[in-house]
Amino acid sequence: MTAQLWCFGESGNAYKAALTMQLAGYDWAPVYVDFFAGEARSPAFRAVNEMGEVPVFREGDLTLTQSAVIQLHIAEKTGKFLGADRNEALRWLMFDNHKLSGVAGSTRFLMNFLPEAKRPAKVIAFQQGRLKATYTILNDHLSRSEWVAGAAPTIADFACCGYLYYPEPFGFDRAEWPHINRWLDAISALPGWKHPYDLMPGNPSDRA
Ligand SMILES: N[C@@H](CCC(=O)N[C@@H](CS)C(=O)NCC(=O)O)C(=O)O
Repeated sequence: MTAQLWCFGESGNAYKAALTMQLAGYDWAPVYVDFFAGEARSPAFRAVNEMGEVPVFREGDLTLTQSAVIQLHIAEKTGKFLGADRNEALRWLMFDNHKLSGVAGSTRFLMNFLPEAKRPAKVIAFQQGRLKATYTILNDHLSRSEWVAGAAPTIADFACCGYLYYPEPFGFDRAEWPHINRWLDAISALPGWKHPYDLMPGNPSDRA
């Protein structure tokens, strides 16, 4: 049975789930959510996910939301990408959701997808300060470890990289973070890897 993933290309949170399935060789297909037309706030979408968020995973009568839950489900079901220490992978998933993707996603939104006149410069500066501290932690960690949670790629890698391949500026420059840069190259060299805009439907150019 082909699993469905409600997603759109600009969503780094959806990318984490899509990339996990893609690299695990999971049978899945995207269901496009027109986020920029407000679909995530529609009653029809709220019936799918009361939280009004993408991604949503559905397979038969199983529906899961929250990228980390979907990633964990795929890892446990396929036996791939959980790593030797489940708690270590979960520790970095939580860190990512709170300090990395949770902040990078909204910063990128404010800087790129909000009309220019509405972009709150002080909020953006505050968020970028928080992100810099987070990139420092990740970069230092990756100076000591090849992958985020141990000696092999895990769902923790596919979570932490969620926003870091996007071209839209949000204050992240790979050249400033050599260990993150090395690690992003290693993830994109994994067999089957795809960029978010090649893995999921929807691209800023659709609205140009
Ligand atoms: N912690 C959630 C975050 C999901 C999330 O914020 N998704 C965004 C798209 S990237 C969304 O659908 N937002 C809808 C909204 O805030 O109205 C996860 O990891 O799945």
